[in-house]
Amino acid sequence: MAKSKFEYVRNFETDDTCLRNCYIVVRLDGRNFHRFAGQHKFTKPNDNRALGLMSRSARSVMEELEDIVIAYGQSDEFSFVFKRSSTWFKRRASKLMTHVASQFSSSYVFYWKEFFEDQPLLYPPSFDGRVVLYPTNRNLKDYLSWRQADCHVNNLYNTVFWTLVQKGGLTTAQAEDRLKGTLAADKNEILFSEFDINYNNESAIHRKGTTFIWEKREETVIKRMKVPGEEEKDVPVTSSRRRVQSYHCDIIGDQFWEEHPRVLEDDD
Ligand code: DGT
Ligand code: MG
Ligand code: MG
Ligand code: MG
Ligand code: MG
Repeated sequence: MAKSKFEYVRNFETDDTCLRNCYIVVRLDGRNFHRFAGQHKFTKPNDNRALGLMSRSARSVMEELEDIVIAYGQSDEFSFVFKRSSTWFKRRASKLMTHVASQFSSSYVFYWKEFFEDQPLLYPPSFDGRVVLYPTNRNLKDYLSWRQADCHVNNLYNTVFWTLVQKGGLTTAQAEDRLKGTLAADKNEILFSEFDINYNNESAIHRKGTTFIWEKREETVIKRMKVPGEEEKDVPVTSSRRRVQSYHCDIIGDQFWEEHPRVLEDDD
């Protein structure tokens, strides 16, 4: 087909290829979820339906899109890490980011009812996305550590804050005042001495967030087979299948990475 005189407009498209050898991180964050949580009556400080739906949507992103090796989420955000050797969509940042954001958003709406049975979805939620490149395993682990540290700081604060309000009878203004200038140790102490709560025994999903990685599982199924010269018989057949596995554990220390050495490729 002959080129039209309009073809030149294609040259206005800019190159947004992600630098080679770098991990490509796409982080999504719910738009104005302060309002969304209020309107949909999310429980405070954590709503397990909302967290479950975030995780279900993240799983859909991992299963439907190529080359995501690890994902980490908390609150209204999720980060997805593409392997550094990925050539999916020629590493074009806009393609990767928009596919992640739209797969996630449509899943969030698609699976809403499974998690919020009698709470109708009142308006279409949306998520912003950004792309950040990390060249080394250290940088990537520090990025994920940063997000998990954020989860910890916010969850500790929110847990004490809402305990003071819900169990201690303080107003939100009084609780805010009470927590002004307190350190982590002070917050742990308030929970322990005044409410008999050991923060470390609180739900791991809330304290650590959710990490998804791919894992190989050996699966054995019994198949009826006909072996030449013999009667038909049941034979166990083992195959290995990749599936997305979730964790609610510390990913800041070395242990998680030592136990799952194949998540990240070597630096050299
Ligand atoms: P943004 O991201 O700038 O559009 O604005 P927001 O409002 O989404 O702010 P952000 O992302 O910094 O904070 C997340 C909000 O979502 C925060 O106001 C609390 C709310 N949220 C997230 N998870 C839960 C939950 O499990 N329960 C409740 N009650 N609220 C939650
Ligand atoms: Mg934000
Ligand atoms: Mg948000
Ligand atoms: Mg957020
Ligand atoms: Mg097309």
